[in-house]
Amino acid sequence: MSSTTLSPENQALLERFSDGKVLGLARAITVVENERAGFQELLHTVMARGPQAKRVGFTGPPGAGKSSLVAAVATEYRKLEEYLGVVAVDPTSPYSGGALLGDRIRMNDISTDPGIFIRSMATRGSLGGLATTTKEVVDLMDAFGFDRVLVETVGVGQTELEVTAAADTVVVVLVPESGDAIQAMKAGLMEIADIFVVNKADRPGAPRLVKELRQALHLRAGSALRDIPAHHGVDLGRVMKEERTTSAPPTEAEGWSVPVLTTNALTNEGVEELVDTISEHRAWLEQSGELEQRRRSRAASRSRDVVDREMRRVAWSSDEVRGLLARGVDQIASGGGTPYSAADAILGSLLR
Ligand SMILES: Nc1nc2c(ncn2[C@@H]2O[C@H](COP(=O)(O)OP(=O)(O)OP(=O)(O)O)[C@@H](O)[C@H]2O)c(=O)[nH]1
Ligand SMILES: [Mg+2]
Repeated sequence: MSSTTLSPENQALLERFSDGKVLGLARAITVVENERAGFQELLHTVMARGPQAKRVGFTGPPGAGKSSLVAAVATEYRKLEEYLGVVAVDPTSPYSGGALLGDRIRMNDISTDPGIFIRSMATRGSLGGLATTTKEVVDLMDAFGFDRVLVETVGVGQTELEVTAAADTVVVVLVPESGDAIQAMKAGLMEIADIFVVNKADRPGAPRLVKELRQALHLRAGSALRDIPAHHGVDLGRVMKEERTTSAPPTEAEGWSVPVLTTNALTNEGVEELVDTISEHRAWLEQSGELEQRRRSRAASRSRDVVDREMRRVAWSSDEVRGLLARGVDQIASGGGTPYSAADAILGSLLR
């Protein structure tokens, strides 16, 4: 693949994109979102330079204040004259293309700033994780030349866990209403959080959640198992052992201990500290080699995504495969055949 395979139309688009024209970026996103002809070559061309932007993901339950916090953080970065891209993923929204964030209170404050480009998109019902298209849009934003790309994903099942497939630093936003630390552990949030934020610090219950999260993180780091009191009748230490699903070493052994911060996204309390902590995490990522590691695993997962999508496309666009499927269905209907015998015939043909 090379840029010479680009259509004249995409070549023109690429020029505008490379000149830093926001309209070029917007068009490129449309081409990618709609999987228009040549979208993969376009992505290949712009991504060839490798990732450059600092990517920060914000995830957490619905209504935790992620958008408000992203807007507050973005405002801080604008003070530092960073050029920003924002991608907000809404798994329930039937819309895509920016209609949604316009309704949001704080996002309004920043959406008229030419130093910020905001894109809101639906995940198209892929509840298994972030849609490949979403990751591609984040890659486009990175390639466009933003200093930083902020990604907001709503925590619904696997979607929040997959934010790691798009971001270098993951900020998990919780609120007192979203439940206790045990729920956060069960949801796998301990595994993905680089920074915990308890937002809506003005609400009752915030200090307790902070305390619980700190204790749980402490346990995760493998220390002080003894002096943690049982919580809700459950032994946190045991829960941790049962719930830990990855073989990743404890975070503190990796040299980064996950901080728990509090914010009020409406008054900006704690937002400067959050921005500072994100910088500290960035410095650690770069010094420890972890950034390279994360980029490598992201490269692997993105490559797998593309293969999966292409395999599916190749399979179901083949006349032979469609014929075999029709025959398989006939055999199932007339008895004796099963979806497995049908699939066997199809795979046999594809892998031949
Ligand atoms: N009291 C209080 N309210 C907040 C705070 N942060 C956000 N809110 C309010 O919480 C509501 C949800 O905020 P959003 O920023 O839209 O939350 P979100 O997590 O992006 O929501 P979804 O994207 O729909 O999941 C809004 O009414 C905000 O004004 C806070 O720190 N304190
Ligand atoms: Mg939001």
